[in-house]
Amino acid sequence: MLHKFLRSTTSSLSVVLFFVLANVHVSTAADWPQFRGPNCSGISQSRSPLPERFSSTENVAWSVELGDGVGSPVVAGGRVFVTAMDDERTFALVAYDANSGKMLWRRTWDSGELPEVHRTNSHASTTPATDGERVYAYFSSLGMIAVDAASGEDVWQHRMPAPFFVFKWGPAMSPVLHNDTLIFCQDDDLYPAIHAFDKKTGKLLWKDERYDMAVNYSHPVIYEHEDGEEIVVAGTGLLVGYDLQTGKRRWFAKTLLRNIKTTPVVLDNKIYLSLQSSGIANQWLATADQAETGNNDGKLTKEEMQSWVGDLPIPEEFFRRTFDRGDTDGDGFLVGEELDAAFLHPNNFAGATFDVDDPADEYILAVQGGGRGNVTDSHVLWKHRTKHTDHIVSPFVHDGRMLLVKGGGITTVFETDEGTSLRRPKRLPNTGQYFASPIYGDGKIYIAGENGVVVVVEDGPEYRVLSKSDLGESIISTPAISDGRLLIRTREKLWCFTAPKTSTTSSGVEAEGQNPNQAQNQ
Ligand SMILES: [Ca+2]
Ligand SMILES: [Ca+2]
Repeated sequence: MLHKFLRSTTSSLSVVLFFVLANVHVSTAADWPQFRGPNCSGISQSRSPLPERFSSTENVAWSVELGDGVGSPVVAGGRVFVTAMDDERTFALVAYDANSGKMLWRRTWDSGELPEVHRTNSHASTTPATDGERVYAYFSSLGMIAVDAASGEDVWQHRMPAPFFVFKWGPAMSPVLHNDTLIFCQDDDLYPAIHAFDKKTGKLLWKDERYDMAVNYSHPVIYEHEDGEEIVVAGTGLLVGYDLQTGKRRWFAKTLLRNIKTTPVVLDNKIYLSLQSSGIANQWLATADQAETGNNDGKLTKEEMQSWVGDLPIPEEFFRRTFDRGDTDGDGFLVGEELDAAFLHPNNFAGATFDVDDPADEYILAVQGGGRGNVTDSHVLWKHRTKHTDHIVSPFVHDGRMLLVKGGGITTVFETDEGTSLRRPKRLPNTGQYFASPIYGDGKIYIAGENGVVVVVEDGPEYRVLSKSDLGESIISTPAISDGRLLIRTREKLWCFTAPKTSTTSSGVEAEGQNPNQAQNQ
């Protein structure tokens, strides 16, 4: 079985070896420990067959009512963990038996008063991380919480200042694990920072304040090389490589855009990104001054900003770091270049200036890690402007190809050596919006649309469409794969789907009714 699985390309072999090594201390190969699985790659190592079709009545192993949420499920040691809102001010973290869907424990916490967030988001936006021993979850007003995976009992809590998002996008970041370190990066409008905790005790090992960042939603990924391990984070203007041990910025590539909401993928010692940003310095002018609450005079005041934001008081600290920095003549108005100075950090002038008409931009790129200092000229392997990235959906990289999915269901494919396009854009049989990133297992790629339709495509150069399944409820969160289970969190429910049972011979090879795609990975 293993021989056949490894028969394919060198890159597949590297992927397998990388994850085997990476998971020695974390969990078993079949687990899905965090947002988008092992190293946020979307790639499951489980070789069990996965369902090609599924619906509310087809191939359902179990399903449960959860309550509102957009965080993904995670799986370790036969347990599934997921977050939800019990009501408007109660956070919940729930554990289920992966086999039966039986609830094992349920923890709830009073959230206190929560600010308004964008309707696509939820206050239960976090994906837990788990090593099978403990479950780690971030909630905006509580900070980081660790509980026992078997019992749900408290292990530790690290309080953090509640984040502030002036555009009401709301928190959506999740912790990730690497060996004994729990890593959490959140670039909000007030306290942008990356934290590293000792996962056993909750002790803060280090923290890097990221005041040179605007708001980003990109998860940290691990890059391993001869000289050690790095945490790589995509953010405003900069891709940064952090020393895992010290939290020092070892290198940066000044090559990204203003607001980064996709997560990089590390494969074969390279870091692949796709990103799109429309961010500009004068976004405030375009909204607050020109909104119904503004006076449309081409100047921005603090009062207009507050009126536009509404009931949520803008913290004085936010004004101090932005408006006051930009208002160089101190007249209480931001005009022209003052807007750039207010909403772009002086050391990281990323994105278009106030006078650009069309500030949107998008790229795919590949970067080599392991550098020192400014590696913009030395380590960016290739970078191409495209018209086909999404601002939220992360790239799917596997077998030397990068697959992009964007709103409208448009897919594009690039080879990963030079970033050359391999074919013209094609439309999936599901138009509409996409928030979830593609995930992979058993030769299939699962692409979940916001409208609840999941398209399954074959992981081959043609990306042949295998099926289209409709769950009938909004899907924002990236699904999960573990040991033959496909777990999909819709807005209110958690579904677990499995492949139809097939008879097996004594050698373990599937007999009747076998799916050729499944057989490839036996
Ligand atoms: Ca005005
Ligand atoms: Ca001024």
